[in-house]
Amino acid sequence: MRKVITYGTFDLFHEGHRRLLERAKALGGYLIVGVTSDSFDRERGKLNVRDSLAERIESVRATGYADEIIVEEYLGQKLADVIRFGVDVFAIGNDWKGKFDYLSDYCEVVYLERTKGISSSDLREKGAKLRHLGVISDSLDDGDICSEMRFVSGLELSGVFMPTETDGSAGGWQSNEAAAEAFKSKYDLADAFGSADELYRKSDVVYVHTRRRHRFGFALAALNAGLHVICDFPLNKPEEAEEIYRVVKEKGLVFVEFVPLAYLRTFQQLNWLLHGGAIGQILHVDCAIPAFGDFRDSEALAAFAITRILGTEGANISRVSTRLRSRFDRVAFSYKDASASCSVSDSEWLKPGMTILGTDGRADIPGAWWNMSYFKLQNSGDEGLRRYSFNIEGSGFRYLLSEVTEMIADGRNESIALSHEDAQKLVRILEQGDLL
Ligand code: C2G
Repeated sequence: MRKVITYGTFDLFHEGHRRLLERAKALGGYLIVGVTSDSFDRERGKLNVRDSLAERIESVRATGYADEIIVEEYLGQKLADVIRFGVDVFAIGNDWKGKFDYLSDYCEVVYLERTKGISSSDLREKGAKLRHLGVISDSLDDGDICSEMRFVSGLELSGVFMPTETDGSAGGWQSNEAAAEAFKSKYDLADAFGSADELYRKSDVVYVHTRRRHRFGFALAALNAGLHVICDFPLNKPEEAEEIYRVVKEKGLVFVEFVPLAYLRTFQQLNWLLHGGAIGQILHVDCAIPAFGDFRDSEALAAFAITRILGTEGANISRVSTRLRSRFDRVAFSYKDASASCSVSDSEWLKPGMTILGTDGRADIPGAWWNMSYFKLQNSGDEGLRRYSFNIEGSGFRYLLSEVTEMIADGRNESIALSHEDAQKLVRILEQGDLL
């Protein structure tokens, strides 16, 4: 009889988990199941786990497949277990494909097909419900959401719908089923939908990940179909946002605008420290960011960061654009007692980064500040230069998903990280600077 080992959180135990254990057991005959401890889940950035460790162990035990149950407590334990228990086969779902190949020096590594399209009725009901997230995207780049999804308990991807613009007409689109199939197989999703309506029928939450001019239409249709909505920031016009916020309130649904930076713990900590006076009064924020395709997207991101640090009150914004072989935009923000500037360019020579100058110190985020995992802070106090960082960050999307599931459970419409009012103020500033 061969010894098989598998690991998981097994939160809100469902048919996908059961089938995984059944097949893992069949690979050998003797099955060891490692259930993650709460602290290990926190450390690896798994959010929203609702069942206690004791409940999760009990769920696994109740299936009858496990011959032995252990607790997984730290990074690196898998290899130690494989050696300690003399394991022949390591089995795990194929959402982890490739991640555990390093164990193949010690045992056979098997990635088992993940079960797609788990329905809520398969779940042990505890007031907690598995929600299905449908993606509407016009690009084959998912913006990291598929990899971030696996860190959030209580959400499954339902599938994707892909619109493409029809030639020549402003605002027209049609379903691109070939692209949706490609997206589905690239990210191993359950479904590629031929229409937005089909996606609305099979989802509880929709992520609108399209060009700006299409966001409003899809977001509104999804809300009208009774779904919660996550939408890339910003919408096209302040009036569109107003209409959306009105419908959201009326229907008691969740609407969240996604700015990845708003959800990064490191950026939140930077703001708490700055607003707590860690570098005195802020004189100037200087940042540089490449143009990711559309200059406006980079400029909106910079405007978000700057207004988080300096506020929206009394901000005046202007832009100077230079176009030679490359384009360079400099966006200037002026306040009564502070200023900020942001450089955006498609030149490969732009050096990205952010510096915040205060009366008593300075904060630095070298490199890709819009996806920061650490920052440096220096002030005239005793502490000198300090580095701040968080272990697990991802793209920020997992924190947003985690908050959205909490918001749905609590009946809260808007996110703490970016309220409707703040998003609207920012859109008005962008409009004033002709950046929308
Ligand atoms: N699973 C599945 N089908 C689903 C959901 C999950 O086959 N619809 C599988 C996963 O691939 C995994 C196992 O069930 O092999 C447990 O899933 P989770 O509880 O989500 O655990 P996970 O976060 O994948 O942890 O150290 C922990 C491990 O790395 C895996």
